[in-house]
Amino acid sequence: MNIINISTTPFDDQKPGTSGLRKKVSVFQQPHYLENFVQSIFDNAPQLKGELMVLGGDGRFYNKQAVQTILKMAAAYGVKRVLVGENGLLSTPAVSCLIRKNSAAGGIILSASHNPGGENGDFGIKFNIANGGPAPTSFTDAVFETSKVLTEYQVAECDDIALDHQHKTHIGDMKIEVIDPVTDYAELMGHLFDFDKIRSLFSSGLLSMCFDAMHAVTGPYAKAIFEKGLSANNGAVINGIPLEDFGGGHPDPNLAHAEELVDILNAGPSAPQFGAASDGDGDRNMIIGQDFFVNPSDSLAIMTANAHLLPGYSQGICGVARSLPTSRAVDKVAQAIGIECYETPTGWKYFGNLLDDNRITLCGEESFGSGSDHIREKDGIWAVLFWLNLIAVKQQSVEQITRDHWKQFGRHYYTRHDYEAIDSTIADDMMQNMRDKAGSLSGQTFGGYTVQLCDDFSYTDPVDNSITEHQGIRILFDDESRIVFRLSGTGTEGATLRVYIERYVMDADKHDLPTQEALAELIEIANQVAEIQQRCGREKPDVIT
Ligand code: VG1
Ligand code: CO
Repeated sequence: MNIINISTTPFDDQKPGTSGLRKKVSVFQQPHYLENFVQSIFDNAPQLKGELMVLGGDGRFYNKQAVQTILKMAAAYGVKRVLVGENGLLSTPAVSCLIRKNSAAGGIILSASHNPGGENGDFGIKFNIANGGPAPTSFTDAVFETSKVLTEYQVAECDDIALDHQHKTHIGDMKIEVIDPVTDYAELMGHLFDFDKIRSLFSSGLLSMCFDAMHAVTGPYAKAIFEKGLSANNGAVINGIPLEDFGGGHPDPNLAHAEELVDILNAGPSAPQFGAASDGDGDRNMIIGQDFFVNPSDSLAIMTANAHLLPGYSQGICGVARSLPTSRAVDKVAQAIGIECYETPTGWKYFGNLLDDNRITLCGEESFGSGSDHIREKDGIWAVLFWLNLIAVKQQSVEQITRDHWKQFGRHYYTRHDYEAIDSTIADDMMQNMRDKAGSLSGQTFGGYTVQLCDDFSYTDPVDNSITEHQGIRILFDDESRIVFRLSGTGTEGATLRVYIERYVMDADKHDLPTQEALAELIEIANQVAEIQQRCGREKPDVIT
């Protein structure tokens, strides 16, 4: 095998965000851009030398080219063996599963997750460590430092590898196995859930479902698991063929972007009783019933309250965690059943230590993400199976399960307002302004709400004591309402301000308000405190979830 040294000049913008490096495709297409970042990963991951690596992506534009480049660079670096998904496809949860199952030293995932794809869309790359989870900040910081000074990278000289069928091959001494992306993941799901019980619910005709794969990576997984494995109704999976541009859509499973699914579920009594969708790389989930939306924060709370009813979690759960902006619905459940509830910064990487240290079994984020200790990533199909199994056990609708939950624990009205593509300087100034006045907000009253605490969230990891600062401005009110402000770490254009608003209502007679109405006064307070209109010149958010 001939290894070529290629001289390069460093880029100054390869800083990974909340979940890997995300840029416009055109940025990744610049000569050396992808290679520089991949070499920076390898230079900081000597554990890959002589070991196994997992490689795959969500199938978006540039996925296949990137797989070829990375295989050649991995061979040059001295990786011993690579498992790569057929056609370069692997969902994020499947990569996590494969790393753990095969004791791989790490994995590379090609995805910009819920960001649009295609030639004019986004591309992304992230590195996962041996526990199957996203690399910690210490690693991504080191990669960024390397990328700023890199002057050469190495590539094996060889032809492209055929990815369109399963087979074994090699580049020099490095073995390559092109594998079925679904098999190992589907087998793991079979251990966690009662497939027989779910199957009999479908065959009895009492339940039908619709899963929207949004032309992203979960199509093949959903077909194998829901249609074949569970014999779900015909048409159970829609938009099931992965496309490089996701059919021109935005593979983000929420009410704004999964319109087709929402229309199907709202079509009256003949509509399927259960609806779900996942994102570009298969780690997010949205759960809906007929004319009924389950807020992801509520979903985590409902999972926590009911996990013991499902085979994979019959021993009960040892603890839970949620990200800062996720509503405190799960906290109420944790308190009631006497388990610890951790509050972490945004991003799945902060759950890894808690899971590895057996402090938590379940974790989740408001951004349509939930997962458990079965892998180290959030997991869209897993969440759908969890709900299907729960419906099969309880013999209740999505709406009934959720309403019963609210009755028992109270309801957390919750919304997120996103202001996209704001000028970065304006966004930074706005956050700094809130940071500056945080201390003085305590005790102040806004309408019917008095501020109990306002600070810039800082997290000390209880396992390795690492400290992560400036994770969002949070305002806690004396009636348990909360507002959180933070800037997105996944966008590729300017800055995105996220405003998270929640209000706790115990009284079941007041659980039927439209969400935006129930939160109207707090939304107004949020705008006032952050001075959103004055500073950004925006009258309303771009996306409300
Ligand atoms: C967003 C979400 C965050 C999630 C991250 C990655 O990050 O808010 O909860 O972990 O995306 O999800 P940010 O920094 O833009 O708010 V995924 O499905 O894009 O890997
Ligand atoms: Co994702």
